[in-house]
Amino acid sequence: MTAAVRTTCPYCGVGCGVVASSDGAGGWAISGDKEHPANAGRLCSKGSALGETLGLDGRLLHPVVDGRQASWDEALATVADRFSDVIAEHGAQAVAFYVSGQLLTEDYYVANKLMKGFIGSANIDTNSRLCMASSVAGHRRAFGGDVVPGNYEDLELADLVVLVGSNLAWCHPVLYQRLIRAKSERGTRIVVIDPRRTATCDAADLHLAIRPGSDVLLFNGLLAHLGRAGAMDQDFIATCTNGFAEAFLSAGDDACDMDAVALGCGLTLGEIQEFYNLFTGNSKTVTVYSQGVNQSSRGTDKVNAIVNCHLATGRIGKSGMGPFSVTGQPNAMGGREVGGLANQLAAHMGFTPDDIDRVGRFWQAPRMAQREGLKAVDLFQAIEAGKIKALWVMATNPAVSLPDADRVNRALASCPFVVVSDCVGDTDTTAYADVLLPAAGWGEKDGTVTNSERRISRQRGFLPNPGEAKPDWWIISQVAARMGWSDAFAYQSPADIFAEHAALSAFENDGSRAFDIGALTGVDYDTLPPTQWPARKSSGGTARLFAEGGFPTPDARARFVTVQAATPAMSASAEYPFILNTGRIRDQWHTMTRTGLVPRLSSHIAEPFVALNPADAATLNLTDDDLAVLRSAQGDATLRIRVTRDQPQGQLFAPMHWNRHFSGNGGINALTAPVTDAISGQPELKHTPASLTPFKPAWTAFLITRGEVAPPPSAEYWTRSAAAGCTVLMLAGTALPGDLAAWAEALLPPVHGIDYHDKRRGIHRWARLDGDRLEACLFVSTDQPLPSRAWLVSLFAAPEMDAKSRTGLLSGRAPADAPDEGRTVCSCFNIGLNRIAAAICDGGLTSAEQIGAASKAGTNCGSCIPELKELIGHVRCGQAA
Ligand SMILES: Nc1nc2c(c(=O)[nH]1)N[C@H]1C(S)=C(S)[C@@H](COP(=O)(O)OP(=O)(O)OC[C@H]3O[C@@H](n4cnc5c(=O)[nH]c(N)nc54)[C@H](O)[C@@H]3O)O[C@H]1N2
Ligand SMILES: Nc1nc2c(c(=O)[nH]1)N[C@H]1C(S)=C(S)[C@@H](COP(=O)(O)OP(=O)(O)OC[C@H]3O[C@@H](n4cnc5c(=O)[nH]c(N)nc54)[C@H](O)[C@@H]3O)O[C@H]1N2
Ligand code: SF4
Ligand SMILES: [Mo]
Repeated sequence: MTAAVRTTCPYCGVGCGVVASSDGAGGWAISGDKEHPANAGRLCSKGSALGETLGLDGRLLHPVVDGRQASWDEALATVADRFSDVIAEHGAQAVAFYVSGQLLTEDYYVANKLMKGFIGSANIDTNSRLCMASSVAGHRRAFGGDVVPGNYEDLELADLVVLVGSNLAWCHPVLYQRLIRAKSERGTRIVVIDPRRTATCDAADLHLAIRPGSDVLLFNGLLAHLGRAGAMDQDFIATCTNGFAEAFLSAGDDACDMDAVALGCGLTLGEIQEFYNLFTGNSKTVTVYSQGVNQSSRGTDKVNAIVNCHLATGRIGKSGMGPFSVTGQPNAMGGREVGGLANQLAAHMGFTPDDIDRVGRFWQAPRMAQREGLKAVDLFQAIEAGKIKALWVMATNPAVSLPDADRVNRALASCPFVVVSDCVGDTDTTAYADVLLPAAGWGEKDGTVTNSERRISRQRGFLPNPGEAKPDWWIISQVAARMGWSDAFAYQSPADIFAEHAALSAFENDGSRAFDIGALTGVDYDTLPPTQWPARKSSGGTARLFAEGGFPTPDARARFVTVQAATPAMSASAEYPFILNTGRIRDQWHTMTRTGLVPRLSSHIAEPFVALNPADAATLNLTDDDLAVLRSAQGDATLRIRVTRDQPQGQLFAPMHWNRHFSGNGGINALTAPVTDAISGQPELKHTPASLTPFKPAWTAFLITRGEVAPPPSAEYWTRSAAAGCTVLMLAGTALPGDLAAWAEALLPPVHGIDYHDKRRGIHRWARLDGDRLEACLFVSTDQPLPSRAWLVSLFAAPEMDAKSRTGLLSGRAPADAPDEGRTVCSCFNIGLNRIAAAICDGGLTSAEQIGAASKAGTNCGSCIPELKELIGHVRCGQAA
């Protein structure tokens, strides 16, 4: 028998619908849900690999107290007692929760209710502080509430889409594919505003490689230009907004003419003119923005500078128009709806006396928090200062993802009582836990999430909870009950919680709060179709808001916000001459606790790297694949060098993903500064002054093994990556171990093997075999570069090796008739660089479509199409790529 369950993807905020189909024999196939409005059946590389994350490797399966397995009873009682004791002794402000946009709405609602209504503190903040806080603050300043006015369809209906600080091709791939399809059908113009050239720029008509941090100036200049060009919507300004005159005058002062803007933004006059003309000439404009805007010391101002231009032109809430903050996490929006941020209450209420009273009455709360709590960066500083004595972390990995991570690690180590709820047992954060609580994960738990376009979808479980894992809402409710509040937390199911959440949203809501899902209070939770809020009692869902005004402000008008251009908090200096920008890569999710285990997601980019311009590389005497130490005033990381013209001179880019399981010193947040936006509290993760120094190892090596091996202490540099049937360790050090044979033996499995040594050329190679099964390969090199490991890695995918492969083993070279795939480019179909290069050369191919027809590459999720196009220009036929 086969069964199919409709749910949603647990990764990005696009919120794609997923169908999990059982093969009846315990296996599950994952496909896109053709009926889900977000994706209509499409999935990206991460979504399509979901089936490969269902294994129980590394899962936390039992509660753990003080390092030993414990019963749920003991674990829950320990958490409740310790929190109660700290509150009794030091007050409610001495405890805190740090939660996540990866919790389901129901989990989030219960955590928020416990902290803000019953413990009586607002010290619950979320990783959304690192992600969406500036957009939330910008929305609240302009609209009076945290509302994204438009929807995904608007990107398809627009004539101009401006992407500001968003690498949509890699970070919101299905939405990007929708945009690209619209472009091919109707010629949508696309402008990308990003200091570096990203994969998203591949489809851009105009790429503005803006000086980092100068977005406010660019959009103030645009506002002034819209006035000069007579492109304002005077009616909308007059009837639906306030504060125009001041914002407009100030923008004009700030950006007195296009030359000044060009100079300040590091662009040419022609580029500025082209952008402003495109914006002026296309009323159907959507401006999408993401972390290049939010993660900035001026993030809130950047948001309002953008929103001002949309208000001035009345381009809001109408089809094909609007400012559009795309959310990162699957439930970033849901968290904002339940008030998961320390400076908000629940259901879009704030800390006004009326709101506190209203929520308090609704919850029948004994001890409502009376003031805002600590925001993430301040919260961890308060932990370090000893002010917070009990912390509960849920569904986030702050030891990796917060700025100034070494300090965050020290804070976690010094906190007297740390509880961590996670699905994974061994993360950088679980290492500090006094109590570990095993959470049910994706595919197991039930609830709702809200995507970037305000669409609430059900996430449904199709697997049993493994071991003793339990859903987060259950865990939190059980602790609440043990702290004495069993009636208020007597939930039997997520449906109970959702009904209460929906009722609160409508409670005494005369329309002054945009978030109202009163219509969903009595619906059948199990069959709840994807619905866009608001869904008031009197109506169904809502596709767009604010076309005719009606903002959730006291006078129903939107507010122009006067914003002034300013430089980022810190500048480059003689000691730290580069600006370090950080962000995401295509196939990894955040701190890699799930995607890092999937071979086909780990081969596109297998090592943490720092990208820099060829001119900077030349000055530093660095070339591609060298190693270097990146330093800032906070800390350092050792990374692989990638030389690329995509990076402007003076600017570096490094991914945020690598944790301690996958690298020795690849965590980039050791370097980022805890500098935040004064209004939103969001840290400036895109702008840290840094220096780069070559790391010249005496030896480099790779070790491929079937099981996982700990890196040897002699390796000052190491990274680990998952591949089919094996794990790859890349190693480097400054002193070659004296007794190399003994060193190698300690790393290799104790089975039969063959060795090869060429002392003169500094080459040492070992292969270990169990019959015809390859168990391990270790290649060490002192003078030469290491050979490609792709072919060797491919040998581990099969249980046995043929005789021909055996002969080539220690040369590391594939036999002529079984070519080496090379690095994976298309992760959906596992197609390597060399196969694509061969297809290009053999067929004389000149387009991504032709490559797709010849090899299938790029024909599923399309995320690799920008790279395929780049390969066409770069492959040198007649020699290996
Ligand atoms: N593959 C993948 N997809 C993801 C995630 C993931 O981990 N992996 N995470 C999800 C999450 S939670 C989030 S928040 C989103 C983030 O999605 P994005 O915001 O698109 O991703 P980032 O790479 O963080 O940053 C976007 C861009 O901002 C640019 N930038 C830096 N400084 C500036 C500046 O001063 N001005 C401008 N205009 N641009 C600047 C950077 O160069 C970068 O290309 O992605 C989501 N999707
Ligand atoms: N330098 C730099 N740093 C950044 C960023 C950047 O661009 N640059 N981006 C920031 C942004 S936008 C974000 S969103 C953060 C993300 O940073 P994190 O939130 O720290 O990243 P994740 O790896 O997604 O952590 C989620 C954790 O929750 C666990 N988990 C998954 N599902 C569940 C569940 O259902 N229940 C429980 N209890 N646990 C679960 C996972 O195993 C994992 O350990 O990083 C931020 N940090
Ligand atoms: S775009 Fe990819 S990661 Fe994002 S929700 Fe869709 S399938 Fe998941
Ligand atoms: Mo995020």
